[in-house]
Amino acid sequence: MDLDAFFCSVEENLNPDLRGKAFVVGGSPDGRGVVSSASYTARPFGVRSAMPTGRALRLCPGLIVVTPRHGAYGRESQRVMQILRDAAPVVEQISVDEAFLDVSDDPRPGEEIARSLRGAIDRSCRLPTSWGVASNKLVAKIATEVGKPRGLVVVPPGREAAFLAPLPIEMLWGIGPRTRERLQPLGLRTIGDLAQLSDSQLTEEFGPHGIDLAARARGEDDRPVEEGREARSMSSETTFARDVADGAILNAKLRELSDEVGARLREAGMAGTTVRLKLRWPDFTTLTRQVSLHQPTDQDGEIFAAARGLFERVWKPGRKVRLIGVGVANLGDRMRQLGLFDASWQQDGRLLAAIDAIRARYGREAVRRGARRGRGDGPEG
Ligand code: DCP
Ligand code: MG
Repeated sequence: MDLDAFFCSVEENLNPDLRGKAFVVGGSPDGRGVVSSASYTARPFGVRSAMPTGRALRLCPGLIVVTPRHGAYGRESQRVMQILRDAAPVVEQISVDEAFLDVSDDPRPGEEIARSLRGAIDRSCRLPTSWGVASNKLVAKIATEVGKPRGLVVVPPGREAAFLAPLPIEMLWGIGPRTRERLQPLGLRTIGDLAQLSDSQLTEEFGPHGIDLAARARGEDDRPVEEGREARSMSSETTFARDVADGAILNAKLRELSDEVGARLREAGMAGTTVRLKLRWPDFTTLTRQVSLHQPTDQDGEIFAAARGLFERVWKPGRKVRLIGVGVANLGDRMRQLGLFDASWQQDGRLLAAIDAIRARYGREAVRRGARRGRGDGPEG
């Protein structure tokens, strides 16, 4: 299952005037923001996720830009996921709006299960979803995409390769830009083109990885649907209106993004063991670094400390930064992990819960962290 134009659909429920209009949820074009989600009315103009908002506006004059409200999306995502968990014995959530369900023990046909859940989510959350029913995750995911929006595509067992064959090769999972560059000169356009190559051609072109690639192109996948195994993540990032080389500003932004990710994790009841830093330089090259923590965290201070440590290792004073981002990955349900935490963590947790409650009532600006001086807090150390 994957929600259709997820952030946009939530916004339409909050503001029905948006319904049927060309709009995106994303950052401001002045701030060089990017599109998070594009409404289906905007898509024929070529507007897509991850595209700079300025470019989206040029493609689609009159496009409405809505500022993201992550709290609302997190809450809606949780409601949808709960409906799925109530209905299926194993649910693997792979992103805020996507999940695999293992219904192999259910005597009903997969199509019937999907249809009934699509209706349930429509009725109780007023959100449109697309569904793919197949014998494995790879094919189910592609079937979901093929049917969008409000799709329900069933691939009967044994028909996996035939279903994939006519589809463009980019739809195959794990075909990144680098593999794609190699495919083009070979004249491979469809997934079927790839499936037809011989083992020797495959290893010659793609190395040992080539054999796996062809197996995937035939729709073979034996990964189980696993609860909470997938590295879910939550992140926040900012593209500066002008490139920033000032350590104090970068540090403050890092702090702000860490606080934001922490608040969203707590809102979703999740904690993670990996902290990631993302930096984009003015020439658009992007660097990501990550560090593993000993215990899962949803705490602003711990996230910031880890992100700052990473930042210090890769940033040299004076170097300009275009984008900065902080993320937490390897997420799990916090309640399950709570036993691991010590008393001081719980105290800090109570403080942050109080701050979250105040912010929820009076807005983000109501509580600001006081400036702290001391070791490790200044941009230059
Ligand atoms: N998202 C984001 N930045 C991206 C991609 C996605 O912030 N580059 C957010 C906004 C999306 C949500 O995650 O609404 C889900 O991502 P999807 O890729 O499923 O995109 P949509 O749900 O918006 O559209 P679709 O109907 O194609 O699934
Ligand atoms: Mg989606």
